[in-house]
Amino acid sequence: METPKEIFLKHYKMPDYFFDTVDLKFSLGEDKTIVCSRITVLPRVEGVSFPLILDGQDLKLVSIKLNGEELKKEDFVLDSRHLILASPPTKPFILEIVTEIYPQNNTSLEGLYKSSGNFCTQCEAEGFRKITFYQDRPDIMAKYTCHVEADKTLYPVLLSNGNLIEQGDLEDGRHYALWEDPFKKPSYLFALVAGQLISRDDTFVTRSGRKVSLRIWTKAEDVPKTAHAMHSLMAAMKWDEEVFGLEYDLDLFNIVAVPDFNMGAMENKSLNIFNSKLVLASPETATDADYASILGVIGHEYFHNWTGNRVTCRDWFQLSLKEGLTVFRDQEFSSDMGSRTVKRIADVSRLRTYQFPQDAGPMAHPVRPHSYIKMDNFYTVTVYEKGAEVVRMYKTLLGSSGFRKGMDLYFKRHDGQAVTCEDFFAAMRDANDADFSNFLLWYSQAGTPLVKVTSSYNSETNTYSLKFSQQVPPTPGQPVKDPMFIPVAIGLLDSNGNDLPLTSVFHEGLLHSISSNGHPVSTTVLRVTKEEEEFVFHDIPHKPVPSILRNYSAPIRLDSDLTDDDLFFLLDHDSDEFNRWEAGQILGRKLMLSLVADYQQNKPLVLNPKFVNGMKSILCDSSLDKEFIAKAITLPGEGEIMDMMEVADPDAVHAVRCFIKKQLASELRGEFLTTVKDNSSAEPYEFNHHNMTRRALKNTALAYLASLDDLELTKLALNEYKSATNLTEQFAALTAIAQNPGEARDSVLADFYRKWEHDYLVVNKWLTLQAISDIPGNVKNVQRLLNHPSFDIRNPNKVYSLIGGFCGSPVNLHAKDGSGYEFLGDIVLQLDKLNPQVAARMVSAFSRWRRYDETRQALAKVQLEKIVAANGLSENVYEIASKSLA
Ligand code: 0A1
Ligand code: ZN
Repeated sequence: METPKEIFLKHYKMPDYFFDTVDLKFSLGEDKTIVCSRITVLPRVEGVSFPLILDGQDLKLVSIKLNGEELKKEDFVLDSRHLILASPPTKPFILEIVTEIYPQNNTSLEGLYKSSGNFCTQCEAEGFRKITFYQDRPDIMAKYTCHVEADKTLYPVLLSNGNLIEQGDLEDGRHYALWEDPFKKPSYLFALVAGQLISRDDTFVTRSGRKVSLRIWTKAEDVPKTAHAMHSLMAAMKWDEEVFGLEYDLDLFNIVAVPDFNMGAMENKSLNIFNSKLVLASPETATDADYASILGVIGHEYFHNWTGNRVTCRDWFQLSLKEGLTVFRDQEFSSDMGSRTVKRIADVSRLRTYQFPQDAGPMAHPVRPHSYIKMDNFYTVTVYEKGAEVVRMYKTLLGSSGFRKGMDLYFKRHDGQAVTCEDFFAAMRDANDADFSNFLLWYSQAGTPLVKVTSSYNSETNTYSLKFSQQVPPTPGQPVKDPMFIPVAIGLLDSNGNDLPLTSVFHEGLLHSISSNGHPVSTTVLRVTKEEEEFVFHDIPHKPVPSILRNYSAPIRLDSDLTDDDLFFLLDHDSDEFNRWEAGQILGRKLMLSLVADYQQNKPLVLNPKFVNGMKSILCDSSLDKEFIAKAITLPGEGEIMDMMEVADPDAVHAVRCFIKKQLASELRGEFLTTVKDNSSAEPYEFNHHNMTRRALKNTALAYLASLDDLELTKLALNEYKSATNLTEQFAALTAIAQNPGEARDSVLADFYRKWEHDYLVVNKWLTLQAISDIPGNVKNVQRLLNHPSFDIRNPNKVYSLIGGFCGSPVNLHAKDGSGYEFLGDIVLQLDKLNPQVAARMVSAFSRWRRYDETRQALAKVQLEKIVAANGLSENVYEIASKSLA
């Protein structure tokens, strides 16, 4: 294989030609599809000729005409990736290209492909080039029309972007539809769908009175499962008007659910295409977590209409400009629809579980990467989730109204443009006349900053000092870093646990007032910008307990000198609920690490009674939100603990987490039983806060109890399984029982499959549950499931469930005999032939192989080397595997 080419941000060049209008014509057929495109091309500088380079992949060129005249072979160059016109006219001209494509053979699921017999497209990031020759880059924004024709019986519904302006019948049982999108857009937002689909319809009236038809399309039998998605869409439309003043801009908004999709969903202009798992829900077939994801992702794709579509990215390096911002917006939306604290906890947990390891590994990259081989590999937790944290920091620094001003200016300046992260930064800064010093480093420096805080109280001067030091670890290509601009939200608690009034802080030789409108505040945001820095609070009458980084005000690792007593105190009293949870997590992490050390030295494991009491008081505090309790009594994940170790030891961490879980279950057995009893309910399922929090707490308690593997408790879980009226409770009971190998597990798993074998989304959960199991030697079971009738390696959801699920079980993936690695290595190569994007996601599970002991390292390395050496390897997998080995 030729070594794949790396593309660099610093090499960005404006295009030499713009495209003004694009008229597409698709003739969809069973063995081939013919695509005609007619483009009005405008040279950027008239009178000067540059080559026009069009991207194209897996296309058969049928003909090419320039201003109506067919081009001859010598007028252009065609290679496997491009069509190049060496010296096109220096005035506006018309280019007409006809290509042939084969969607039915397209297993990569990018470009035009078939899913369950229907045609659909996925063009982000670089899929449009698999449809026709084009300058497939986001700074080429054009107005599109799309004429689709197909057999009327097989494909009664024909959809594309914008407005339907004409439709009719053709000869031979065919029909057509003509769509026109009045907004300029980049090619990655183009979409087409054709097939047998039925819609759920509703109407939304925007605040300026526009009547928008909303349609959610699925297979006929799934229409009843789209009610929640429709509800979510309408809620999102209303929320964006209320919070950001943003209205929808067309008369039609379509969502199509397809079962074969690489990602979650796609924001194509007015024709969002969704992975069906993020649309379809009913109480019996979807859990509360699914309902919440649907709400969030429907919101996310809808919000892209402004942040992504109306204002888009100049180039793919700027991806976080639309993704970080839109994730931030969907997080805020979900917070407003449910519990803000619980949502924040879930988002921060996700960041820690997935983004921190990425930031500390071979694939570490800044929120705005400097280079890539395959853009698909950069739809990452760093670009999305860390990117959202960067947007959140603007809001933390500017406050709600300052942030809104910045957003308004961003749209005023850039509507209809393809822009950069600096443009967003400049809008925030200019709208507020703000001083952001070196804030832009968040876009260019990778790695999670480590911030250390030490505190001291001076009873003579009534001052309280916090000394900060920060360090950004080296990452690939970035050995040395500059100090970052870190907003640290702080509160100080008095001995009763109340917030102390904060009036002034001394910093760099000046005493700054931090009162607001003459009133002291309970939380202030310190701007930490140097490697070492001190802030001294004045008028502090006695030694406080500090609550640092409230609401997780910056995506950093924090290391403070808080004692265990301080942490228990914060767990009990902090007015910042996020930091209450955080105090429990810090205690949990410390405890787990010290028990891991004991385990490794063969010492007996003993659980600190203070920890048990802390958990007990949270569990029994009826003033707390039940979902918050569920989160607060859940121990930090195994990955998080492994990340804190010199050499990650999956067996020790797993053993310790199981030990604590069982110990808590046994010592708090009575409390957990009461929790299950008090939170059981036979009322019909509703996705509302009250019911959801009840279920969350009950299910967490049940999982603790079932870990004890005793007959009475297994019976209790079985009873919950049988009596459940909804999947949230039924699946939680199944999961609780499945923790322990044996007869009960086997029979309830078999029963569940019999019940749900007709519903592939439910069956996927059943696959995951088995794949993720910590039962020793589980790789064999996963290998068996590869041949189960419910599995299909071509369907990404099934791969994510079974193979992705297996990668989520540290003890089995990292089994000391190398069986997990070998299994994954083989499957990656098999997958790569079909779908490189999905294969690349799976190979990522190897990326932190150097964190483990030498035996494991050697075994993982063999697999990575085997992958890199394979014939015909995709660029997607090559990039991840080779960077992992580097
Ligand atoms: N832009 C979509 C997600 C998406 C990204 C890449 C894809 O193919 C490589 C597909 C979808 C979103 O953020 O929702
Ligand atoms: Zn997005």
